[in-house]
Amino acid sequence: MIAAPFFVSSAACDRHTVCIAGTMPRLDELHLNLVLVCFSVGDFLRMAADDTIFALSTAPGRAGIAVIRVSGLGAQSALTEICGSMAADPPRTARRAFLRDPLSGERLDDGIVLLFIGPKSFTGEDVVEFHVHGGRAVVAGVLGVLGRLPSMRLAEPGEFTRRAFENGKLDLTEAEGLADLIDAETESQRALALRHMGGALRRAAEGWRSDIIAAQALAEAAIDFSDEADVGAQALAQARQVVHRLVHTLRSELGDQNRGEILRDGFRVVVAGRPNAGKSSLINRLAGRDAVIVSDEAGTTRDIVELHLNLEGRRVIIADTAGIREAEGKVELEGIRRGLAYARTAHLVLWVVDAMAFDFKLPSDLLEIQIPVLMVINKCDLAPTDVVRRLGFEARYISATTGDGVDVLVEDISKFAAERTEGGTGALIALARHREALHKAERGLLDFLCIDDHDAEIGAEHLRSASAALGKLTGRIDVEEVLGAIFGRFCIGK
Ligand SMILES: Nc1nc2c(ncn2[C@@H]2O[C@H](COP(=O)(O)OP(=O)(O)OP(=O)(O)O)[C@@H](O)[C@H]2O)c(=O)[nH]1
Ligand SMILES: [Mg+2]
Repeated sequence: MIAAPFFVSSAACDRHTVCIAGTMPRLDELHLNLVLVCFSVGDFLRMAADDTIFALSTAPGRAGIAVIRVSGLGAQSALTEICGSMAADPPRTARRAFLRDPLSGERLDDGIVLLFIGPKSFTGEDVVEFHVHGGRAVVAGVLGVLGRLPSMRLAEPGEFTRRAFENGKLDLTEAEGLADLIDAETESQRALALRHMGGALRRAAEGWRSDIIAAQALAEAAIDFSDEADVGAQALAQARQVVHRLVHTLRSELGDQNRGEILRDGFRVVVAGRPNAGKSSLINRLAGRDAVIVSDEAGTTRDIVELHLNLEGRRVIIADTAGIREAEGKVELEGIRRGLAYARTAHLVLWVVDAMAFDFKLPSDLLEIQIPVLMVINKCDLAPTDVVRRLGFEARYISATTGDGVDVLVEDISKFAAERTEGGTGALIALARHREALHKAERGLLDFLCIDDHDAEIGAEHLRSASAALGKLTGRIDVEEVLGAIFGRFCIGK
């Protein structure tokens, strides 16, 4: 008899139990009509982690080749069931094999298979890769057969990588680097992601953490020898030296002007100006298509529209915004508010001016913002450039309609982006989570430096909190709350 898992409250166990009737393999051999197996919820979740998982690891759809990956205890037997025992030997060697449905014997494909025996595999478990022809029917056929094998289930998004993390094959910063590498669209994003995936931040964080642990040991010694004032004070002085050096290092990483984050997330340029200045026309010119609505009606753009460019290998996000003026309606007012709020988070403002309007004044809202502003005088096809130039403004002169001057403007934007992100591929901080952890560690260290000689115990506590912050960064300790967010970023199959 087969029954679905269900939850019951058990007075005897005094906890929730999951009762599974007849779902274990080969239960029929036990000649029982009904088998009740009781697990705690924790056991049940652990059992789910023991499942063998499978998924298509290449992008879905028609392709030359598709790779289906299997990981877990049942991976080897899945391989032999589908391809025969010869396919598993030797491991880590690509073998050509016919894939068959073990039930019907029907041939599914002629492909290549690879077996990695744990722990020498991506996940640290036994892993099999089926390299098959990338047709939908082939992939569906192999996935269907895998799904029918015992203890086998489709992987959750990021579950292969999560298993790799849980088996110590990579730390959280390396997993984040891997996710970024998959998402990378530009050269610099790729370089930064590769550095993180290669363990640059992990190695640094582990080094800092071991320095903190050394300082902690000295602080503990100071506590133990508190009745021998000299010894205790000496140990604390040594700890302070270590911590001073570390604070200096962390400060220089934190003072990187967010170069890594900007490289990863994009250099943000906001296109602002009075209504009808030609902001949306410029955006369309940069996009090379009619991405946004252009009209001679003032107040056309109401919402922020972002455009992603790859300028010399850097990700640049250019945003169109509502023209700034005394708004006539609620919607336009909201558009202007959003535009100004966006401008405050940008790295460069392009202030677009209609050459014929002769209104070159920046609104006070923008003057207050500490962000470089580049004046762009547009519609130069209507006004002779030399006439406008004679006004003596430090500006770029363009025509969004004819495209004149736009190439030079793009070079300028690229220069600004290059300057702002120089050396960014070497940055250790690529995410807000990294920055937050380093700030917390720095705070703990600074607190330690403030303690008096007789407060060694409090000092040791500050060092513990600094070391915990770095432990959380790499995922060594207490990170359950961030795991979902990190591994949820991956697609199924990774
Ligand atoms: N001759 C000429 N006309 C332009 C140029 N750029 C824009 N225009 C025209 O100016 C008008 C307004 O252009 P938009 O791009 O919609 O201006 P905008 O700044 O986005 O306007 P709002 O969204 O209302 O703030 C349209 O009729 C465009 O065709 C240019 O370089 N030369
Ligand atoms: Mg517009």
